[in-house]
Amino acid sequence: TRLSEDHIKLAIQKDGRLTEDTRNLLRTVGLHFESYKQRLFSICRNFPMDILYVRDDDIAEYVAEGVVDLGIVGRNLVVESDKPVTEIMPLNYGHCSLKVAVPAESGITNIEQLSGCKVATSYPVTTSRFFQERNVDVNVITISGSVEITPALGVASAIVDLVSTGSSLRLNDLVAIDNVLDSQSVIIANRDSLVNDHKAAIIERLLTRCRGVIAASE
Ligand code: PRT
Ligand code: ZN
Repeated sequence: TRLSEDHIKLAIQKDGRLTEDTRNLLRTVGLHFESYKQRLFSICRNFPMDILYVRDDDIAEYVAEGVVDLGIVGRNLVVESDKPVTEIMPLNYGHCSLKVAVPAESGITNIEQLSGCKVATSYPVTTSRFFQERNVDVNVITISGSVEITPALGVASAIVDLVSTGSSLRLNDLVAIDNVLDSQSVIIANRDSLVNDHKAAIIERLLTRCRGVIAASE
């Protein structure tokens, strides 16, 4: 088996929080494909599309560069990547928010009070833009993981991190004081693919199938 020229390509997360819901969505819309952990890609047996399994951080880049035509990824990573891709459909799973949080005992209740402070995050692009737009001058510190422990370590006065249930904030005695971005899993498209007649027709067929399933999930 090899990837076909006249198929479109879709990149999805290989192994993470969005993987199971994404595979379930693709199966629910009627696509037949093999999938097991070691695979790098699958070919759909009944639809002209190949599926590539990658790190979620690379999906926006692959779509922007045209390595793939479509990607399914959290909006948080699309915004952070700042790549020229088009979000074509929200999928109603993977909901979370990027929030500004501070130690509960800090007494800080609004972002203006963070002027001149250090803010730790794995989302430096989105975070810098957020504080700039609000004219609050902060020092953004980029941390790749476990951002929520940085206030206790004295690394930063506040964090900007993804929150879904809020239990990670509570566990670390942090409280959210502002919302940067609401996110969910979305389909993104390469802009050239959307104006290629052959590819656009296949993409539209896929979207038509997804619309029904997503409407039913709401
Ligand atoms: O290996 P790869 O790079 O592909 O995956 P990853 O480890 O970078 O990402 P992964 O699988 O953890 O998350 C994929 C996507 O899921 C994210 O980009 C978001 O779009 C979405 N998502 C939804 C979340 C959460 N909810 C979430 N809660 N991503 C991360 N979290 C973190 C949160 O930051 C906190 O640390 O989960 C922890 C628990 O959250 P609470 O609020 O429920 O306690
Ligand atoms: Zn990742």
